[in-house]
Amino acid sequence: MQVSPTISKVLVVGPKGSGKTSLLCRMIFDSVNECNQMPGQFLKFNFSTGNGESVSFLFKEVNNLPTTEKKSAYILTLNSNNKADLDSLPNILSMISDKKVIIALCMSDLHYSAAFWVEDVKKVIGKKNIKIVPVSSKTGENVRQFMLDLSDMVLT
Ligand SMILES: Nc1nc2c(ncn2[C@@H]2O[C@H](COP(=O)(O)OP(=O)(O)OP(=O)(O)O)[C@@H](O)[C@H]2O)c(=O)[nH]1
Ligand SMILES: [Mg+2]
Repeated sequence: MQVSPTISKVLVVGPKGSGKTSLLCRMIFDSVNECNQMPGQFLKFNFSTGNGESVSFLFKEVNNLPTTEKKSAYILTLNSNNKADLDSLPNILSMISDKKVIIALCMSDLHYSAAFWVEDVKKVIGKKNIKIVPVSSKTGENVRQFMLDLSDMVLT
């Protein structure tokens, strides 16, 4: 029997320059060369988890919060090399906390110069059950794992 994939609208939010467009570009094209041609509309991407499940994602970058845009979940990007992104986290969470959210800790290729890391984010989010995944859109490091965690979140 053919099972149609789950369709999930996911908004990509985060501080200015935190890596939203680059992550989208890496997830969809497995490259960052097309970033400057990314449209501001929903981008469709079918993802297979490898164990028989698939998700049809509709991604959109959103630069202003709060938003009235319909969504089922958020990706929140933080630039791990910019301390100000960590400081802005409580305010961002207060504007999206009614929805499922996963945090992409971006620029993990620059881990050596990071201003904060996973444990620091955990301290800020407290008891909230939010997954934090270090990723590099530049190298692609951990991006498949991020997609798997994202799929897991929207499927449950
Ligand atoms: N080294 C490194 N640089 C990155 C990575 N991801 C993004 N960048 C760079 O960080 C800058 C900002 O990335 P964007 O993807 O444009 O961030 P954004 O959140 O879409 O930015 P705005 O749309 O302006 O808010 C760009 O110069 C990217 O090339 C990464 O994983 N590693
Ligand atoms: Mg952008």
